Amino acid sequence: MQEEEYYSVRMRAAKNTVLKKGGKHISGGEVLSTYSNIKQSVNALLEKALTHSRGKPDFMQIQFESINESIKLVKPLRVETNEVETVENGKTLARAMLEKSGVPKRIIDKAYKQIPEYSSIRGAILFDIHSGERIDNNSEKGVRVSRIDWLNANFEKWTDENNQPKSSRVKEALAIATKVCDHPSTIAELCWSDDPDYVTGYVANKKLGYQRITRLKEYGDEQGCRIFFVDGVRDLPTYINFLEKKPIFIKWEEDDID
Ligand code: PML
Ligand code: MG
Ligand code: MG
Ligand code: MG
Repeated sequence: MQEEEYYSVRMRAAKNTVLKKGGKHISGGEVLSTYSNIKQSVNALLEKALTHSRGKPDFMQIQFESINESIKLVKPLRVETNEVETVENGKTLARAMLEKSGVPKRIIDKAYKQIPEYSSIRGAILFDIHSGERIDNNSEKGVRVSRIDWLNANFEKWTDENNQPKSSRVKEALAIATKVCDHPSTIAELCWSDDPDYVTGYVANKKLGYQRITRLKEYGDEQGCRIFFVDGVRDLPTYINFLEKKPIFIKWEEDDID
């Protein structure tokens, strides 16, 4: 897209890194920045990690690197919010939405059984919808969706026109879901936060859009979830390379109102 050179700026923060390899994940963040904005981007990521509800980090890494590829523009997924009263109702709705997206019921059951096992993994799990097996082989790291951003001015215009909250959390999660669902091998994403004070999660799918569900876990629970249900990934390194390396800007245009 732009002539201007962009940089991927990434942050990862953890705690108890002395006690446990990799430590407890506290926070992560992604920004695409121009050179003149790098200082501001680094500061925003620093602030995010230093004031986190998962705790005070004792390890943080912030790095930037230039991007030598053109940046693709993608429209944000359509957003809907589904109010539920209980976690049980939220889970039932999430399962129904995954099924509607094309994930077979037995695979959803299998994934749900394994969610507690995955909860300390800081990235996403790739789950094959035929075998019901985790295919990313990335042990405790999972896959980190990176090189993704949504310029604030455009995001705020989108929130105003679509009656959505001006929340950086929603911005980041919708940007990730939009990128993930832009790949034809992604059938759906299931996600909720690992932050103890945030219980809204979502199911995303290209056709269904970004379906927020207001309760997918109890307050105080630090077990998060991010699973990508995939189909037909013949070349796993290429799929993972798309998630980690393909630069994408989310861009909403007035005509995109649903
Ligand atoms: C996260 O905080 O890591 C994920 C948040 C998912 C839900 C965001 C929303 O409210 O739409
Ligand atoms: Mg996070
Ligand atoms: Mg990035
Ligand atoms: Mg978190």
